[in-house]
Amino acid sequence: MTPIFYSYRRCPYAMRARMALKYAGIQVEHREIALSNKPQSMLLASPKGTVPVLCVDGLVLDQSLDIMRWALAKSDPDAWREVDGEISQAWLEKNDGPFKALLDRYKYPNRFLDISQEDVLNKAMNLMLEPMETALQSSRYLMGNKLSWIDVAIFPFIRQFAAVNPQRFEELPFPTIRIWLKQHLESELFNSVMDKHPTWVD
Ligand SMILES: N[C@@H](CCC(=O)N[C@@H](CS)C(=O)NCC(=O)O)C(=O)O
Repeated sequence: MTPIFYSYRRCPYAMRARMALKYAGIQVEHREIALSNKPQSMLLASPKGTVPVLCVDGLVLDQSLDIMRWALAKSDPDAWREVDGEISQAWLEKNDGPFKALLDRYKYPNRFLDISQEDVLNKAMNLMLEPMETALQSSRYLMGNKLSWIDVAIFPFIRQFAAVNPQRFEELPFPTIRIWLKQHLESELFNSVMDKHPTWVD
């Protein structure tokens, strides 16, 4: 049976999952949801109510990384997983943990009055953007000269961060991150998973 995939176009977690599914050549029934009105069928499968969710062969995968891993285990034509190890895991934990928390604060400064947007930017630079710039200055991608799952997993979050204030991002001292980001933004893979879908109704 065709796997059912609940998604939300602008969600960075759903983006990384969609890119992995597409890359692995996995056809899904795409169900675009409204976060404000989640379909009952999705909540029945995964009561925690976050996207992405993949329902396949009686299995419910409701963590974006599990969906990526599942897809790449099915097919990984360009060996994205070749570099799976402690270093890639450390990038991922930093991204999904403290960097995502800063991203939320940077994006919604009015919801977090304890810290100024400029301070958030400085923290994000120290934590993530400076180490990324250093890594990307010595190799084309985060884990070497070959694209890996970790670039794909992190890219949607850097995209969102840059999009909060594109002009400010242009002014930051991160030229190789900008090249890396542009390459992902212009990639066929990314653009192929950004189609608009009508909202799914059960
Ligand atoms: N750890 C989850 C996080 C997924 C997540 O937080 N998704 C957001 C959208 S970007 C969501 O569905 N939030 C629920 C809501 O806003 O109601 C994953 O990796 O899949």
